[in-house]
Amino acid sequence: MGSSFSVTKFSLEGKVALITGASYGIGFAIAKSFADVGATIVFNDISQELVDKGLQAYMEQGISAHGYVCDVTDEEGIQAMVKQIEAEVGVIDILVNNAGIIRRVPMHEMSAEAFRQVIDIDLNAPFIVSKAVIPSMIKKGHGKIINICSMMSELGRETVSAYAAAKGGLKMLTKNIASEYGAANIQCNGIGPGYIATPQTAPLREIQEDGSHHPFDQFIVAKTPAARWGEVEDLVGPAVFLASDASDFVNGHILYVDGGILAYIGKQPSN
Ligand code: NAP
Ligand code: GCO
Repeated sequence: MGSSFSVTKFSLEGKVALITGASYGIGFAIAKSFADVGATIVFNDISQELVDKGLQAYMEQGISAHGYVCDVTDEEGIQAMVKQIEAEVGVIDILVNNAGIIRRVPMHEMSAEAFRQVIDIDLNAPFIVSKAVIPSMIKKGHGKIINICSMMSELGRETVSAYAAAKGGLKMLTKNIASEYGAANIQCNGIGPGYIATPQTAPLREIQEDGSHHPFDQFIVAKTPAARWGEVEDLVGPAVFLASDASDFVNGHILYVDGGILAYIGKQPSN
């Protein structure tokens, strides 16, 4: 008979978690849930103003987080930030590559510079930050890396070519980190959120001048078996699972938290 399962497997007590771009949105919600189960929270954002806003928001939740100003695309800055975190807070046990942008432009109208910027933040940066934390995880004998992927890791749609290319690449980067560092007891997995109500998707949910819902809002609700947009709270249980000892044999997996979108052809017309 194996040992009995304990809920402490989901605890993050004593763990240091770095969540990138976590002043608000999905990153903030994940960080708060990690703190709720004992983790020490470290986050970065692109400006002191945003870091201060984030620190205030964490404080209001009773969390004394550690905030650092750093652009995730700046490899030297990230290397220095990780060394500073290790000196001031401790070795990073859990990394969530959350920071990301989207640019919704028809591909034939998108500049190469705009395309590169999305790839830089959404794909190159997870490489840069993962590369910075892996050596200490190897020395420590364990680590968790969680990449925030997307429906666009699996599906395309109009106007999001750069984002889909980045998130598709992030899925494969996740699988490759899992492959290359599994023997060092580092698990790298992805979370693929569905359509979540955050500032990033606010333009897709704007109420129209006639008071009706945005056509895309109606489209997504019809494409989601749960018949609703996701909330950031829908993501935190899966995130705690992938950050905890409970997932030590889960590696290279993209956990889609999408209300069933990827399983569903879409609401059939009512006859
Ligand atoms: P969000 O509300 O736009 O927040 C993104 C965060 O990343 C912001 O704090 C942003 O800071 C930060 N950031 C952007 N560029 C950065 C950089 N170069 N360096 C450091 N921080 C940077 O987005 P969200 O909806 O919470 O999404 C978070 C992640 O989930 C993203 O990777 C996104 O692609 C992914 N995702 C979102 C959804 C959704 O439906 N919302 C679904 C699937 C996946 P600034 O405010 O300074 O830009
Ligand atoms: C879009 C949305 C999506 C979501 C998310 C879906 O314009 O299609 O922004 O890309 O952000 O990535 O999983």
